[in-house]
Amino acid sequence: YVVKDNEFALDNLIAAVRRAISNRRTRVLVVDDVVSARSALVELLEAQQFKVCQAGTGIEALEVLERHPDIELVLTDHHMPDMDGYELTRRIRNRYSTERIRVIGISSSGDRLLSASFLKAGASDFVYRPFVPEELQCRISNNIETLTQIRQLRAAAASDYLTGLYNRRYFYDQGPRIVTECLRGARPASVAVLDIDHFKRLNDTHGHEIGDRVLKAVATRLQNEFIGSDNLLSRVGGEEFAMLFAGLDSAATTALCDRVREDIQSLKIVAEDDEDISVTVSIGVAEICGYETFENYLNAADQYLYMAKRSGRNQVYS
Ligand code: GH3
Ligand code: MG
Ligand code: MG
Ligand code: MG
Repeated sequence: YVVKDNEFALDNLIAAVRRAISNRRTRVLVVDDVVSARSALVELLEAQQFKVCQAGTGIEALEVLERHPDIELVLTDHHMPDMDGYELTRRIRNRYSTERIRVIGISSSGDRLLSASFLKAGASDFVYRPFVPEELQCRISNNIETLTQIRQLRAAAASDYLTGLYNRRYFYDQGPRIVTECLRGARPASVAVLDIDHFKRLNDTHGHEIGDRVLKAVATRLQNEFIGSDNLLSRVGGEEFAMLFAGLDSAATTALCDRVREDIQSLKIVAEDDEDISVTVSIGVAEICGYETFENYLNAADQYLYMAKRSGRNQVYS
């Protein structure tokens, strides 16, 4: 029995350490008009290593949320003078999605319908006062874990497994939005499509694993080259990469892509037997002028890519 008890204590310790690590950067907002109730909650949260903000009214809470965009969780009382907990929750929901900010309602009211109403207003959870601290802590951890999982899923859904670049879905999702922003600001924008030359031959000669290594090396090089420029870089297919350059016209994009082409040509990728492999790429560039759909501009860049291939590869066409 004693051993079991110790194990339990150890489990608790591990859980506490995990919590401390995962809570390290979580900022929580506590909203309550009663100072003593608020302070008790703040103290409890600070003991859990949270960064804590507080507000005495709903209006103040909304201001604090604007000042601290890193707040991920709001604990709010229901009965407050200027705005009640439902209304505050509703207003938070109008501005911030459930994957940005979680809301937990807290109230000492005897009204058993309160929790349902809070959830309907957009809260993710509810606790009646007086609460057992462990229960509140568990609800908080669950909510934060959900946020973390959503973030991990979103990142996984947007990224290419092999290279870590954005994937096709993300590129086609975000591209039109970025283009619209450019057009609104009268900034130029261009798209480029890059395809590795004779990649099938490379695979056939050296094997798929080496092919993958080449893909990763090219992706890394692209990433390094385009750091700092305002772009969206993605692997859209097997050995094809698509790029969107915000703020660059066709000439600037072509010059940039040509430098990248040369740079990739000089890459030495180590294969088996210490034999170095080099690859070349062909690139098509099209400038966006606002009359066509995003896909149409990519098709245009694809046409230029096709011309680059037909003219002997290892070149940029625009
Ligand atoms: P071109 O110069 O005309 O582009 O010739 P290519 O051989 O590069 O073109 P093709 O489209 O015929 O071949 C693309 C090859 O890319 C075929 C496919 O086996 C390979 N490939 C696609 N995805 C992957 C991948 O994830 N890993 C590896 N190693 N190869 C891949
Ligand atoms: Mg109150
Ligand atoms: Mg291809
Ligand atoms: Mg190819």
